[in-house]
Amino acid sequence: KFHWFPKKIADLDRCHHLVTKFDPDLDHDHPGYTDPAYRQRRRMIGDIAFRYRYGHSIPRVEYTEEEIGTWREVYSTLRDLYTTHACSEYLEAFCLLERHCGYSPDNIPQLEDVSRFLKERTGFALRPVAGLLSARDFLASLAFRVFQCTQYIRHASSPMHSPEPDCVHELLGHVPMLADRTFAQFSQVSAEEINSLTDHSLYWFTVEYGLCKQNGEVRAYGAGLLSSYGELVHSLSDEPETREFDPEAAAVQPYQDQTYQPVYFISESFSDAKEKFRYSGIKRPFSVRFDPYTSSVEVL
Ligand code: H2B
Ligand code: FE
Repeated sequence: KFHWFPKKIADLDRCHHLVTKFDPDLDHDHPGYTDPAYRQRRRMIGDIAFRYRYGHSIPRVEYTEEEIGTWREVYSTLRDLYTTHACSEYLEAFCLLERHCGYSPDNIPQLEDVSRFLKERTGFALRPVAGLLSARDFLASLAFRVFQCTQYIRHASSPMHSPEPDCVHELLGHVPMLADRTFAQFSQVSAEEINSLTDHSLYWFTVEYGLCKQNGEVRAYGAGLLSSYGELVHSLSDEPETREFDPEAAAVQPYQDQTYQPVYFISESFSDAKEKFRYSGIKRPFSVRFDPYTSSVEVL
């Protein structure tokens, strides 16, 4: 009845099942579908992830001028918005990443450097992944404080949008939040609790598309928002419906992976969201708890 799941951190070497829905080799709507050079580059960078094993350091990629140009365009546009749209935890971490981790408009940060930085701050580590990972494997990794991170960048023709995760989404959306202690703990706890994929929309409406209250204002903390200029502006405008975060409601709320979300949930704080998550009435077949001494999980 239960699927296999990883018990120790090295088991994550087996958690690399990709979803091909938005793959540039198969998805006709992908902006890179008709560009063989892009697809070849993707395969080359993807090979790094396929060869990677737990304990290795992550090989560096020398990005091309065109790739850096794409990065520069998104980076500068989003950075101007963060001051008014991103939560304070994000802004603080972003500042540190610019100071210590090679975050700048002219440089795509290297995963190995980012992984070391996170390890020191919150115990999170990165490992490379070749594309959109199955929700199951993605969440299982978070329970071990491992974030599976793509290393390629979106197609140059479409800097402001990517149908699938790319390094812009991971490095600008997820990484700064994972550098915050309370949020890092929230991510791990939510992953420990989510194992029946029926409630993985919970993850979607928090880690990917969450909003939170700060000094009487609403700000974004979800990675899908912080890495997308259009949806970041939209989510904080008067257009969408917003509700107070409630795990039971979020778990059954249908979500959108092709266009903007119909609804956003606003949390009071990350620790409040974490407590609500853990003690919600949602029934789970089991949950797991991470043991930091052995980097393994036990089933509760
Ligand atoms: N894979 C990758 N590479 N990056 C993500 O941010 C990501 C993923 N998010 N797989 C996951 C799915 C998430 O959106 C949920 C669990 O579906
Ligand atoms: Fe994501």
